[in-house]
This record gives sequence, structure tokens and C-alpha cells, in this order.
Amino acid sequence: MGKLLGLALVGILAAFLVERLMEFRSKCNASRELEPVELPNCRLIKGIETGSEDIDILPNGLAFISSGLKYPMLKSFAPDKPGEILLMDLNDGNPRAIELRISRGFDLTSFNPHGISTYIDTDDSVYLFVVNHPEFKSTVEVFKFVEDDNSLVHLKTIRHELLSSVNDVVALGPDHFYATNDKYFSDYIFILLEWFFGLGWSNVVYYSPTEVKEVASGFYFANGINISPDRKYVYIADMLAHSIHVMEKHANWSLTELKVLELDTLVDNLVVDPYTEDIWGGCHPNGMKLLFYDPENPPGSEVLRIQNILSAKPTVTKVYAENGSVLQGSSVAAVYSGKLLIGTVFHRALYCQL
Ligand SMILES: *[C@@H]1O[C@H](CO)[C@@H](O)[C@H](O)[C@H]1NC(C)=O
Ligand SMILES: *[C@@H]1O[C@H](CO)[C@@H](O)[C@H](O)[C@H]1NC(C)=O
Ligand SMILES: CC(=O)N[C@H]1CO[C@H](CO)[C@@H](O)[C@@H]1O
Repeated sequence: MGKLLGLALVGILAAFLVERLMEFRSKCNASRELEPVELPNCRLIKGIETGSEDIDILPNGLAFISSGLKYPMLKSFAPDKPGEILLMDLNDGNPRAIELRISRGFDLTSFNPHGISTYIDTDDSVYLFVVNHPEFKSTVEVFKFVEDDNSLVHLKTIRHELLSSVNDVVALGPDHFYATNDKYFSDYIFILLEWFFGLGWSNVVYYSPTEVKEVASGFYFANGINISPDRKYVYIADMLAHSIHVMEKHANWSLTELKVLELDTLVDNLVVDPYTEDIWGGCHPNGMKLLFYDPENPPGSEVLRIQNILSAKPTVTKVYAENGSVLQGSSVAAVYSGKLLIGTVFHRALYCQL
């Protein structure tokens, strides 16, 4: 009797694990094959070989790029090289990426930049918020950009228990922001379990010097976050759920969900075009290839443009799709005046004329 019961339990457990595994593979869209969508006028950006994970472009055409991310379980082509912030002037006919100098006193050796966001203050000061993972911890660094000498002055490091596993930020002012925590656990084995069991413990936090609170929860992997040009709506990419959540922002900074847009790809960072209000997503067509890197069969790249997200039928256009022979693991796409920049988690970056 005891033996039978034991066997039955093992059987149920095995069935459960197989079911979870199938579900996880489907979350990663593991069997997805990529149909290429080409863009004719693209070139790789010189000097970017080890990632361009997030990009934010100022209304004047200056593009900030975070490079050199080290993230648990993901590939890095330069694991011992500190990360950096690059700048490109998209008004230049043949723009180059240059490294921004960072003011003394900031620990450059452990710099591991991830999501970034700019904020222009009423006096035209430009603030750059950077998610950082020194020793795989999470902080948000606030810099002031000095255009005269292409440098960043470090203003402060923000740490908080609610900012435990930050992926991306969107700046709301010189000292407050929303941030996504992409996972609950920080140890590899627990992270895998969290994804495997689809716990949905990833969330969004509002931070200001006087108040820090969770404003949205229940995501499988909250990744990119951004805000509409009128600053009324907040967009959150849930990568493992293949969706973008449209949230309404309230005066007390709380968020309520308006709608969820389902996609068939793993959306990473979101960039909003300030002129057209279109949302651009850097996406991972196949999450398994990203997690288990194989140079013979690398992760591909995919860029989506979403128009009229608030309407009953938003238009989703696949602008670019490539199998990884040119660009591996696209994480962001940003536009400025007919030009498109596509960044990647750990690989190169592409500059295209649309
Ligand atoms: C924040 O504002 C919204 C909308 O006005 C309201 O529904 C919600 O209860 C408020 N939350 C708090 C914590 O005051
Ligand atoms: C990717 O596509 C290119 C051409 O588009 C092709 O030559 C190459 O074999 C493909 N690579 C893989 C891994 O499928
Ligand atoms: C779960 C999921 O999003 N699956 C998608 C994987 O990719 C194919 C396209 O190759 C889609 O049709 C599926 O919907």
C-alpha cells in the first residue's frame, strides 16, 4: 500500500515537473523559428562588441547607451571588463560611439550598467539614471550629464530593500523614478526555480527620497519600463509573459492596469518615440537561445513597433528580424529622426537609416 502510494506520488511529481518544463519552454518560445525581416541601410557600430543593453535618446539626438552588462546566466564577451556608458550624436552624418568620462569618486571597476533613463529638468539639466549591479547587487546611480566635456558627474547611489533586483528605470524627476524588479531571488538555483515555476513575484516600485512603494506586481519577469510623452501612462514589458502592460499613472504615483497587449516574442526594453508616441521594443525571439548560449546557434534579434497602443486595435509591426548572424540578442530599439539604433544584451549594436 505504502509502496503504491509512493509510486503514485512520484508519478504525480514527474507529471507536474514535465508540465512545468513544457510551460517554461513555451514561455521562452523555445521552438520558435525566425522569419527574417531585413532593413536595407544598416551598419554595425564601431567599438561596440560587448553589449548595448539599453538606449535612451534625448530630443536633441544625443543617444546614451549602456554597455558591458554582466547578468546571472547570460553570456558576456568581456566578463572582466567594467561596463561603460557610451554617447552617440545622431545629428552627425556618420555618428560614432564615444565613452563618457565619469567623475572621480565613483567606483568604475565594479560598474555593471543595465537599464537607463534620462530626465531633462526645467533648467535644461540632463540627469541620467543607471541601474547598476556592482557584485551582482542592485543600485540606481544618478548622474548629471555635462555636454561641454562629454562627462557624467555622479550625484548619488540609491539602494533600498525594495530595489532588490532592478532591471530598468524610468525617471520621473531629478530624484524619483519607477523601477522594475525582474525577479525575487538572487541565487542562481532559486532564480531558475522562480522562472520554472512561474511564481510571478516580479514587480514595479516607485522611488522618491520620501516614499518608496510597490506600485504593480504579479509579473513573471518585469523588464523594460517607460512612460508616454504626456506622462499619463506607463508601459511595462513582462518578458516571460510575452506582453506589454499599459498602466494609468495617478497623482499619488500608484498605477492601475488599463490593458495588456499580448505579443509572440520576449519583449525586453521599451522606448517611446516622443513625436509619434509609438513604442519600440527590442525583443528576444527565442529565450532558450539567450539563456543557453551556443555560438553555432546564437540568439537572434527582433524589433517591434507598436502604434496606437491605447486604441482597441494597436498596430504591431515587425521592423527587423535576424537570426543572430549579424546581431545577437537585441534588447532595445530607439528612433530619432528617421534613424534607428538597435542594442543587444551582450553583443554589438546596429545603426540603421529607416
Ligand atoms: C492613489 O490614487 C488612486 C486614484 O486616485 C486611488 O484609487 C488610490 O486609492 C490612491 N492610493 C493611495 C494609497 O492613496
Ligand atoms: C542565418 O541567416 C543567414 C542569411 O540570412 C544564413 O546564411 C545563416 O546560415 C543563418 N544562420 C543560422 C544559424 O541559421
Ligand atoms: C507561447 C508563444 O508565444 N508562442 C509563440 C512562439 O513563436 C511562434 C512563432 O514561431 C508563435 O506562433 C507562438 O505563438
